[in-house]
Amino acid sequence: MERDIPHAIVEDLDRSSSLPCPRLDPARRDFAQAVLAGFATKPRSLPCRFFYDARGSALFEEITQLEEYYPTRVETALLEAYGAEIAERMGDARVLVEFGSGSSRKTSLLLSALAGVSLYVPIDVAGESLAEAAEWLSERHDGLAIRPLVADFTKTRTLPVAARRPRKLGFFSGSTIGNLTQTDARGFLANAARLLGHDAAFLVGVDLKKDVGILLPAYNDRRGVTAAFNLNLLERIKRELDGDIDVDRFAHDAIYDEAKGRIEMHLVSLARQTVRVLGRSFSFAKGERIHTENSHKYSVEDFQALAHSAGWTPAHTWTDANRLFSLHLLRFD
Ligand code: AVJ
Repeated sequence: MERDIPHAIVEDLDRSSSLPCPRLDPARRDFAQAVLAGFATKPRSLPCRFFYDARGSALFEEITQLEEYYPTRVETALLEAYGAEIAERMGDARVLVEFGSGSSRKTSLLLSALAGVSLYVPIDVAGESLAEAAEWLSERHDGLAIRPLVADFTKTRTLPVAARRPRKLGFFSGSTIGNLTQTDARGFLANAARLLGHDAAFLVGVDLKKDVGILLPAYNDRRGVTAAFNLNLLERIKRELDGDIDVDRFAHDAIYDEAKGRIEMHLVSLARQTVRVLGRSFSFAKGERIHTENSHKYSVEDFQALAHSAGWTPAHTWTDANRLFSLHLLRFD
């Protein structure tokens, strides 16, 4: 059967850049600017959105299948168990907008439960994985129109014309919202309300606060897949930004900051060393860290309060029996 998936709409990622390297294509330039800025500021940091090149996406896929990494498994089980109930509480949504096209498997579960949805709009910066996911879903959901939007979903201001009709349902899975600080998460939720419009519903997957004995291994797996995922940032700098980095002299570290309620991932320099990126040098002390990711954890009540402060009304929350993960249904009146 012929499938008609239009080319993704591409939002300009950054027009106003002060170019360190004017001849790089926009995506590489965005990466270059982030790395040069992140290495120039102390403490050093790199934005976690750059984890997901082809290699990083494959490693993340592997992470989701690890014994220690419960979020994907538990969230999928919640969608399987409560899909019908979620659909019932959601009402007659016609348009599904997914923030950060995550795992197509979860989206497919949701789409199967939501009979009335005829248009699916996944928003993600990774154009290629968007196209792949669109293909996979269109093969499984007959008659579903798909309008991918290549954009940074934390900043998207407008939806494709076809999506500008009620009722919209937002979907933000995998606890990706945990990457944002509370302040940024509130800003994101408020923007999503504006984007989805009145009468919208929003289904958000949120990882719960729990014993560090469970949390830490999820980010420090025995097989070292998470370590490879973290270190791939340095490999990516080598590949794409002409980096001269001895990746073996960095190590993965993940800690839980109890006060901030978040997992932090870092890359730790194992020696005093100098790395080069696009012709610039950066010296690292032994033990110096590059902060690469935050993964905030919430109690059910904390997240409901956060959503409320962004203009949403918490309608229902589903959790698993072990209270590892939560799915929140929010409404915007
Ligand atoms: C995709 C952002 C939800 O924070 O758990 C997995 C990313 N990092 N292992 C998470 C991740 C390390 C993941 N999110």
